[in-house]
Amino acid sequence: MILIYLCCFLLFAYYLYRKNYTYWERKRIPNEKPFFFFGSFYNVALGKQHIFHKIREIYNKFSTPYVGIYIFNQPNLVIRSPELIKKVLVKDFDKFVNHKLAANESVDPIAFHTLASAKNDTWRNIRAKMSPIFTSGKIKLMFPLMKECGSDLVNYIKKHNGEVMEARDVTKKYAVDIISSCAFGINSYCLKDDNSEILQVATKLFDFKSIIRNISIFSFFFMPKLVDIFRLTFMDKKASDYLMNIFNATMKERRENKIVRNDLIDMLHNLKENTTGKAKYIFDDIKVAAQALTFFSAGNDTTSLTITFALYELALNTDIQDRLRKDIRKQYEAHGDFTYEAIQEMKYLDMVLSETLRKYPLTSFLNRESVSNYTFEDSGLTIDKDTSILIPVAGLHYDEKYFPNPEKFDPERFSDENKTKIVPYTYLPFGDGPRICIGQRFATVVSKVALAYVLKDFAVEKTGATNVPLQLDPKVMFIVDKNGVHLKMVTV
Ligand code: HEM
Ligand SMILES: *[C@@H]1O[C@H](CO)[C@@H](O)[C@H](O)[C@H]1NC(C)=O
Ligand SMILES: *[C@@H]1O[C@H](CO)[C@@H](O)[C@H](O)[C@H]1NC(C)=O
Ligand SMILES: *[C@@H]1O[C@H](CO)[C@@H](O)[C@H](O)[C@H]1NC(C)=O
Ligand SMILES: *[C@@H]1O[C@H](CO)[C@@H](O)[C@H](O)[C@H]1NC(C)=O
Ligand SMILES: *[C@@H]1O[C@H](CO)[C@@H](O)[C@H](O)[C@H]1NC(C)=O
Ligand SMILES: *[C@@H]1O[C@H](CO)[C@@H](O)[C@H](O)[C@H]1NC(C)=O
Ligand SMILES: *[C@@H]1O[C@H](CO)[C@@H](O)[C@H](O)[C@H]1NC(C)=O
Ligand SMILES: CC(=O)N[C@H]1CO[C@H](CO)[C@@H](O)[C@@H]1O
Repeated sequence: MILIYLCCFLLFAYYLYRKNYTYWERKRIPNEKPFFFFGSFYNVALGKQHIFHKIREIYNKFSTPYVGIYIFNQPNLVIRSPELIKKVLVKDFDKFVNHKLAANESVDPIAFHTLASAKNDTWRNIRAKMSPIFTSGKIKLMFPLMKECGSDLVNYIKKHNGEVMEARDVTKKYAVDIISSCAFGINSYCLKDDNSEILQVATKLFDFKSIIRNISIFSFFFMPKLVDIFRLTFMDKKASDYLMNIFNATMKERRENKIVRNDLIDMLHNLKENTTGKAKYIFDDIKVAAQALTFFSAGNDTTSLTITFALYELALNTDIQDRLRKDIRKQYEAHGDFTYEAIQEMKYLDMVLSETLRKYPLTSFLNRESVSNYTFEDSGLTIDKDTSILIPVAGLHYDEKYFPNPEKFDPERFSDENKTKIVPYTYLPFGDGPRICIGQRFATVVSKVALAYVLKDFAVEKTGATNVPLQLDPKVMFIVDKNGVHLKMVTV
């Protein structure tokens, strides 16, 4: 008897499951045929294909302005045309406020109050409060802290002069030092001390190696229901508690000793102090700490990978590297130091960084969710409430139409003259619209400081262990090389 019930139940579950797989057919929207259970992401889920390549594959396979796909059994709409992308990101932003990320206050209060996953008015309130922290004025105040890390980076490389180094290892230390210093107000000394405690915690925070971790991170993006059921948290609980402790202690010390460092912690502290009881959204300790934690997780991998990819391309393109070094030294000498202004005036550095972010868009895609039924005016396409939208950044960045000879690393694409010719909404390394990466300016300055310090004094060379081209690790959401990026840096 039980067996029969079980069979009926399984059949019914199967039916419900398959029903979803006709979603795009029923809407008469061009779509990629799903593979059982995994949908379009069969090879991605099995760790055989990197999501970066999958996004490009889908983008290239179709020529329609939009395409339906399934991720597991969840329908996702991939929009390919710049006009539609503009509508979603900017013009009709109010209809696409949220990321399709899990955010359940009782399960994971940190994620609920974290910018990237917060929704609707919770997001609006936090974003409005956080935006002033990232103005260029505030970043200028943090600049001395960044410079300190820049010289530490140079000293670290000097110690290992001529050795083969894993670039990500080094840049990660730099990034953790900067974020700890700017966000947590502490010196983590990763570059000075190989066994720095905070480096080990940072490693755990987003440990891609642990199965639970990577399932849980994957679920946040693609199966938000699982998050509620299994009470998953986005970050390793022990590690985030550890950081929370440091944060609490630092806040307390600052309060008692009235220390001012002009870092994020000071600004968050002001935010908290300035919120009165009448405010719509009250910043209490948990919420403030949640923001600091976000910066720790959003800030270290992204910047360290970007710096790594830039060094990698410079090692392969020595003519570009030489020209960049000239540009850096010229401004350094003109200003007598790496001042904020000197960094801003390094034009070629800016072009190199822009091209790095074109060729290596870390997240491969952007994501939004419709808050109501919505019709795209010109195309007549109508989508349901809660439809997940994917914007295939990796596809756009490698489209011949927008970036001729896309495999070539060519900073000239971003020269003053050429830059204006780039079709709007085809270059989106930081996203766009009101939900654009809040750390864009910060990340840009941090990356430039690292590259300026390193290239002024060192030549970056490829070695026998450098993968050309890179081999992406399909088990990691971000684009990361399987074996690491092994480079040699020698004083020049
Ligand atoms: C090169 C480095 C970085 C890249 C390429 C990058 C890229 C992105 C992208 C593509 C998004 C999604 C934007 C969208 O949906 O339209 C995003 C969001 C975000 N990023 Fe970054 N990011 C970088 C560095 C940083 C840093 C250093 C921080 C923090 C200090 C940061 C904090 C955030 C936050 C909080 C969000 C969510 C914003 C929101 O939903 O309102 N990012 N980033
Ligand atoms: C999670 O990480 C482990 C260890 O690296 C790996 O073997 C596994 O395939 C990963 N799982 C997913 C779903 O990426
Ligand atoms: C949050 O998760 C709990 C169970 O873990 C569930 O009961 C509740 O309905 C969820 N809340 C929302 C808004 O989804
Ligand atoms: C930090 O402080 C807040 C409030 O003061 C408290 O709720 C939280 O548990 C503390 N966290 C840790 C890890 O000590
Ligand atoms: C918050 O208060 C501090 C002093 O406590 C002040 O310097 C700062 O300008 C205030 N910020 C805002 C946004 O009101
Ligand atoms: C966000 O707003 C939309 C429309 O007002 C609503 O349907 C949705 O449930 C809200 N989401 C959350 C998580 O509150
Ligand atoms: C949204 O569209 C669905 C069908 O696609 C329909 O059943 C539903 O009533 C619509 N909702 C509103 C508020 O118009
Ligand atoms: C614009 O880009 C093209 C192709 O990369 C390059 O040949 C040309 O020199 C660039 N123009 C300028 C003014 O830099
Ligand atoms: C998401 C993220 O940025 N996590 C990284 C933070 O830094 C550690 C190492 O210091 C990495 O292992 C994490 O992947």
